[in-house]
Amino acid sequence: MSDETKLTRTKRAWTAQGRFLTGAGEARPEDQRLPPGQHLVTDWPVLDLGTHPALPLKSFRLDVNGFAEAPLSLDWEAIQALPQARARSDIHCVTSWSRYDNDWRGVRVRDLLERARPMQIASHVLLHGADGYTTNLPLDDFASEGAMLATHWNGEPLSRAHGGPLRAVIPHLYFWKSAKWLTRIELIGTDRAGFWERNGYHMYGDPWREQRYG
Ligand SMILES: Nc1nc2c(c(=O)[nH]1)N[C@H]1C(S)=C(S)[C@@H](COP(=O)(O)O)O[C@H]1N2
Ligand SMILES: [Mo]
Repeated sequence: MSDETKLTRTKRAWTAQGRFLTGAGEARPEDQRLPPGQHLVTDWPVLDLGTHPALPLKSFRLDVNGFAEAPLSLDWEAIQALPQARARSDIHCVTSWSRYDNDWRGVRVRDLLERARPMQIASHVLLHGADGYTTNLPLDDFASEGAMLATHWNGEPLSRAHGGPLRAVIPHLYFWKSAKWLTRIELIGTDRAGFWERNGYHMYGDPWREQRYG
């Protein structure tokens, strides 16, 4: 059955990307937690383009489309009906701050993608925020073990300033890849630069290889 083949292929590809299973890039030394050029903070800075869109839960929608066998348009209730997961990860911002031990709750990206069923030609995703922000990354990275669609941070609903009600969290890449106010996941067939990537940032953004600027 062709669907079974595609699903199997996707899972095999994810397994082959075992280097992402720990949430670490391949260049991460085992004994190191702070990537090169970073310093630790204990607060959580707010960084964005300046508008914090209001997204009431009753009208909220998350669309997953583009090269998807089963495009989704989920309301808040449908998002809550997906398996709810927790994950702890470190934040590494390209502006050089890092913040350890963030407890996220929400939906695993993998669980969502399994339902949307990326087509074989889908190689990357473009994440769209309700403020008009976009950011791109490879599908395998988006589907990595630690990647979340977060609704909660450290036990509280994600604040509007930090991208609530829903944001992406891709812990093994610089934090600009983690789109706030996430409303659309576009599956695409070739890499396409998002907002910061068009404005000088790296197309991939591995903090362990200091891929800050393109
Ligand atoms: N929608 C949206 N997402 C965004 C941004 C943005 O401007 N709009 N900025 C990015 C950048 S550059 C960073 S460093 C992080 C900051 O997230 P924080 O404000 O929760 O720390 O969000 C990323 N996601
Ligand atoms: Mo950033």
